[in-house]
Amino acid sequence: MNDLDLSAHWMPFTANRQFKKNPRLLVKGEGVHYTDAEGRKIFDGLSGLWTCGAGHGRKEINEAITSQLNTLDYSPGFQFGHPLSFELANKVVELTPSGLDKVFFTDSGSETIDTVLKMARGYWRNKGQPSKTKFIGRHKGYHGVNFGGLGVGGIGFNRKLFGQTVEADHIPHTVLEENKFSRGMPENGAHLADELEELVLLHDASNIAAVVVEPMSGTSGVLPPPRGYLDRLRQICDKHDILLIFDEVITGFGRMGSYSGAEEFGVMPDMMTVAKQITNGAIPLGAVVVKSEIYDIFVESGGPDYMVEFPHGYTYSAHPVACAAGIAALDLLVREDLVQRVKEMSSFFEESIHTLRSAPFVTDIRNYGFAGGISLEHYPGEPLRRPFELGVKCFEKGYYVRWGGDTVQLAPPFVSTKDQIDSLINVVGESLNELAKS
Ligand code: PXG
Ligand code: PLP
Repeated sequence: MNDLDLSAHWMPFTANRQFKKNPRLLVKGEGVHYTDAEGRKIFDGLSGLWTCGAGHGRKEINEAITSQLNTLDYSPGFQFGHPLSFELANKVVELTPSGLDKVFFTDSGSETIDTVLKMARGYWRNKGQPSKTKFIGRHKGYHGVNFGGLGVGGIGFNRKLFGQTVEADHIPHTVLEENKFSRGMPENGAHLADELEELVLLHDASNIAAVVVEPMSGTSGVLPPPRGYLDRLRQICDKHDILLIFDEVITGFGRMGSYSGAEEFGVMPDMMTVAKQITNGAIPLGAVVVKSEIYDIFVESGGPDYMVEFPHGYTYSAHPVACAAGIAALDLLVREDLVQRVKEMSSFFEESIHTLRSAPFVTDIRNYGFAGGISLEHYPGEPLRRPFELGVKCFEKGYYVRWGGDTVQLAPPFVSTKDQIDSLINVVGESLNELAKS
């Protein structure tokens, strides 16, 4: 690998200069481990990028992919179909909350978000309310990187270079001093949903298409919803006739210990986005899942039946190989009852991660299901540096964790054992101790 020229690939969301000086190259994945270019085994403490809950190299998924490639490698998704997309859509409907009955396929989380935003606007226009175009997101929200998702997203660092996006305003995030070191859903903060009322006063409901939130914010550091918060958002959306969208790209298909965040937190959105775990990360695929009413209005407003009702879609929407991977991945999740496993193991994960409370630099810990976020004391003026140093140290010790913002995040595979979780937490603790001494 030493003679591999790294200069041409402009890497995504990567500190390219640092990486190219000290590359972290992964060459193999099996079970809960990667192997790096030096042959070291690396525990996958983030399930890929929140994608591979069932572990790597799952034969059932790989075989479904290979077999599909040999049968139908590609088929046009516009005006023609293939059976697998219908089969997968039926499975997605089965596993997501009842009432969400129609599935539109995309290839990534970012595409899914931009799709759902267009659907929301189209829905209101078809209903004769074309002024309902604004979106309400949330501070610290992450909804991918395309222009729509960027606009509803609430992470300034991701937006500041790129100028105008969609019309959006933002409700406050839910990080509160009094919730520090909460386990699971924090007790305080339902009142923060009432800020939505303020934005309705400001913009008027006649101009607002939808509210978009992650039921649990992942990327910004694992922020489970305060008790009662999502219910309150639902009530306010109902009161003002605003669509509620849950971005479940991370929370969909198991990470929370349920098949969706909506199910786990007991609040039903009008529209939901999923990606990542839907194929266990093996092939890119995303999906918008919506109430029938939304689909029906497009169909009713679509003109003669040879007309396209929703002028939207991607070359690779419902790609047959991705659908084969999705069917196999969801079957595997159900067959091995991995979602229940997360539910049963989540209190163990919670206990384990909260032992880091007394470790150096730790200012907060949050968790839900198999997701944990650890906030770290800033270097003066450099909030991002310590998590980076911690992440690199963990990697040197054979553990992959995610660093981003002033937090480090853990999202072990659903198939992890208790010993593996304890080792992951111990390595984080040990690394923090070493950083404190250096
Ligand atoms: N919505 C949410 C809630 C996400 O978490 C996206 C949309 C965008 O998905 P795509 O497939 O376009 O990346 C995401 C993705 C991390 C990390 O390290 C998180 C994501 C992506 C990459 C890294 O936390 N979330
Ligand atoms: N740009 C050009 C020139 C195209 O022809 C297409 C699709 O045909 C796209 C962009 C969109 O690509 P995709 O459908 O993969 O999102």
